[in-house]
Amino acid sequence: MSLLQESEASRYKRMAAERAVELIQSGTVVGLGSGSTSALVVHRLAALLGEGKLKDVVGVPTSLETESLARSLGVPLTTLEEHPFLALTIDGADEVDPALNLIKGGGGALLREKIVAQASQREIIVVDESKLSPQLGTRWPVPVEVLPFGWNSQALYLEGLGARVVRREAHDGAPYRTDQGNFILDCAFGPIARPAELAAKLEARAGVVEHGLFIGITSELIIAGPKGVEHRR
Ligand code: ABF
Repeated sequence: MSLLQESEASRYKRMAAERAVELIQSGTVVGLGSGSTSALVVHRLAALLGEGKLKDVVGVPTSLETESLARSLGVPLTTLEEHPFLALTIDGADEVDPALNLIKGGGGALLREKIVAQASQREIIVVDESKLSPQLGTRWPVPVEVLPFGWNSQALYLEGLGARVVRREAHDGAPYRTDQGNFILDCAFGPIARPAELAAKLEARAGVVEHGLFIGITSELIIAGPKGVEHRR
């Protein structure tokens, strides 16, 4: 395959993203997720706004990266402070189970993604079918955002819960920092039998700012694969 050709996975991501953008109505405020699939959503939204097929749509970005992409494409932005309730957010995911529970945060934006998701009436997740999983934790570690203060204590706590813990690094080998300046501990638990119980244990620990288990938050899933696009509600 030529380097110029779109890979299968990218094509599926684009198909899912384009279907999701059809759900955006003119005159609405929409949450804009992070990651490569969400970036395709922002591109598509920008194109429709440019062509006049959508009007007066304003986005709330879930990361500095999405903010910068949206600005560069001329998508008008606002904040959650200005619009604390959103009708719709479109975001990606790393792993999706049959109950539409998710692991998110591979891109490091899990805290803002969860804040925006919980402020949204509809959280629409867009994925290619490689993200589907029989049980969370099968194919992806759970990212846990922790305060740098005492982060090692949180790593020990997470190991005590059964995880193999790796502090995420940036490309230069320095600790990766989230948009809030915190660290990410990637926690490989293996398949997680009771994700809601694990989420409660993570939330019980001071120093844990947020985690990438999104339980009961997704309202709709748009999946693309070789058979086309499926919209699950
Ligand atoms: C964000 O981007 C996530 O929470 C997830 O970590 C990631 C998915 O990325 P991609 O769409 O690039 O696969 O949505």
